[in-house]
Amino acid sequence: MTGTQRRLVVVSNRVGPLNDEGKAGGLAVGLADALRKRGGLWFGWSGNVSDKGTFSELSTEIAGTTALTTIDLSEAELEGFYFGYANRSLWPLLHYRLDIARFDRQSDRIYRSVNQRFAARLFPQIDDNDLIWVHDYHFFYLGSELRQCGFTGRLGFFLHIPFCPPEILTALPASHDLVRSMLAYDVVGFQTELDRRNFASFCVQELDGEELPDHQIRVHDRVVRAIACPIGVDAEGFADFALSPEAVEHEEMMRDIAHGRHQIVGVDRLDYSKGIIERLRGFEQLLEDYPENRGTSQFLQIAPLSRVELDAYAELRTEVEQIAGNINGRFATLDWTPVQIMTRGFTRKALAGIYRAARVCMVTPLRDGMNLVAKEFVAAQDERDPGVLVLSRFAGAREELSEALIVNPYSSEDVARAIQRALTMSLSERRDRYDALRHAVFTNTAGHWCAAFLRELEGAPPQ
Ligand code: GDG
Repeated sequence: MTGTQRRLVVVSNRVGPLNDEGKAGGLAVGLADALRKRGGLWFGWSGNVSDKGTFSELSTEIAGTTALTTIDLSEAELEGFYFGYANRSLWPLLHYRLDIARFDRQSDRIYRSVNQRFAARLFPQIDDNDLIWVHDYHFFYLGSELRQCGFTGRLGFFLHIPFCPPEILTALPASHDLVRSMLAYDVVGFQTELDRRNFASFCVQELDGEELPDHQIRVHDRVVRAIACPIGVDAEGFADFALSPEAVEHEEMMRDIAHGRHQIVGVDRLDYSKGIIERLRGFEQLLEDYPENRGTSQFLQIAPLSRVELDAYAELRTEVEQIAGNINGRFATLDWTPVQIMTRGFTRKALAGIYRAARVCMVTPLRDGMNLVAKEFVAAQDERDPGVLVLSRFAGAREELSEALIVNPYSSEDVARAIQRALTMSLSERRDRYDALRHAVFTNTAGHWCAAFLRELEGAPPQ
């Protein structure tokens, strides 16, 4: 972090927590770290719905330096902005799922009006010396709305999820408006080089823009800097979690219930982008193609429920449970259940212990911005006897974690082969791969990610 005293203002849909526990994962930890260091304001949705038409606003001092300010959504905003446009239109679309993306004018309108309302509410709280850092697909228009209000300071945006190619994005009726609004930011950050390129291609092909040196893109009179800035985890912190009494207790519990069998684990929000169905098919293929694993390996999928109000998620849950049931029905014996699905969540310390007990971790999304589970799994391992990471070629994490076993999640044969290879891998190969992965995870941490992005933003020429 450079030595300037600019205040950091973070905007994200959900705010906090600023401590290390809780469910939020590396994003909150990374941001909390930066906010603790330089002080600032964290602004977002309270998580509450209120139809009174008034703001309920809370502002708390944390560690003496950080204010958390949140506002409520109305019932109509929750439906149109959050469930509608953000999660029925943008989430599937940006994850390349045109087949399930739904578009309607009403939710587009509400999404923009929420962005406008947040900007109007934020504007009086900031000044042009602040660094404003907006996060994720809920707030594409927030930057242009702040400019409308008259803000001329530095504005950055980071997209946590993929940015799909223009051939897919143009299916969104207002795709030109959406990408044009991103030009109001000084710096736009993506998880990977691929995402950055897709954004640049959209600007060139659809908006008549041109690519300039140093990752700058000009569209008419606007120049924006587009960078790949992969997010990391608090690797040291997570490694410490893995040694905590709670982690050790969970690790031992996992080993007890395994009765010497190999544990294969997956940890994902129950989301169709995570490839849980394809992963189960891969495990079933393993039991078919390599029958020596029957009775000697078991698969635990931790899948906390997410966005249950949306049909696609309810259907996914039913399908996952059906497939797991079928595999168990087909292969289980009196003393062995091949697949266990749990929709309850665990604490981060418990998760660290579970990762440590696992011989294999399956991170096989069909498309993922980064995937922090892959990095947390690595951070939690015991270097003397590390587990093996099986990683989808479609996870952003693949760009940095190339020493994992890389698979095509759509091919159950490929997935089965990789699990078999992981289960039979020599200790020395496991250690070699782990060393390389560990280096990547401990080099680019959440703190580095934050500092790298803010350095770019701070260096941006003023508007
Ligand atoms: C988005 C992008 C990108 C999971 N189960 C439990 C639990 N988790 C934690 C994990 C991890 C976090 O949730 C999930 O992060 P991911 O990165 O895997 O996925 P998304 O939620 O989809 O996140 C993604 C990320 O943003 C950051 O930029 O990497 O690509 O989609 O930290 O450990 N945490 C607890 N209990 C659980 O049961 N406490």
